Amino acid sequence: MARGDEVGWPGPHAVGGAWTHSDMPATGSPTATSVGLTWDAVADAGAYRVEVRPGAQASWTVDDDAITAAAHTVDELTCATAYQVRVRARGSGTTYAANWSEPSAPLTVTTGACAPPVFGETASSVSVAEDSEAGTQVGTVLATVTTGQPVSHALTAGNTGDAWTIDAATGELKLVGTLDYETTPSYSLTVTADAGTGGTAAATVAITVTDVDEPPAFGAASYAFSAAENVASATTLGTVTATDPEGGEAKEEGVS
Ligand SMILES: [Ca+2]
Ligand SMILES: [Ca+2]
Repeated sequence: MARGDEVGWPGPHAVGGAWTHSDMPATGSPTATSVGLTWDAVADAGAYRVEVRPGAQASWTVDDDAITAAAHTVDELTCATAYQVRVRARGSGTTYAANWSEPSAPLTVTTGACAPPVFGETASSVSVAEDSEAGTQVGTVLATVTTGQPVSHALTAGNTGDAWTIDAATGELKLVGTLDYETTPSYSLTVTADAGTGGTAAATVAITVTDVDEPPAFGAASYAFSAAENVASATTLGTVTATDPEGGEAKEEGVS
């Protein structure tokens, strides 16, 4: 009969000799999202059980209790986080040895550094006509992290007059203000991505505003002039000006 076949060992190591803590000193090889565990095999163990908990949290989670090799990988962990792990052996039955692998404290492993966000494109460019309406979407500037956390996007430079906005979650870049080729013919936006994982990434978007032949604009929306009823004809009462937005010759016309 192998050790562990009997239910309810009276003591930790009563049947068939002792499995001690030091039979299974575990070591871990962490990545950003997993920990590969190995331990010294116990000659007549039927299976092993691995439990894990973040930090010194009170309750353990069974990661697997039917491990037959002296190795196991705990997956889907959070990057840059300390975990405690422990291993326990059982025989061919279902009763585990009373003691866990750790001699005095559970093995503590810290998962690897979180990856900073990575943009699909770190530099892009787009052209948009100056008469485009607010709400026009001009592109998507998106970053992701391999460790899976949601990434937040923000415009951190170049947003003259707050003409542009970016959807923090989806990276959709939209016009919210009005464009004027004659005053601001281009924008150089910086989009910063942050996944809260330590480290940010930046991408630039060069926006070229293209010219539209716009009608001349008056200097004021309305004018008011007054004159006495006996004013001599051809007296200039005031001046109305209109300007060609494209910089053509300004017209000035006297009102009489
Ligand atoms: Ca214009
Ligand atoms: Ca124009």
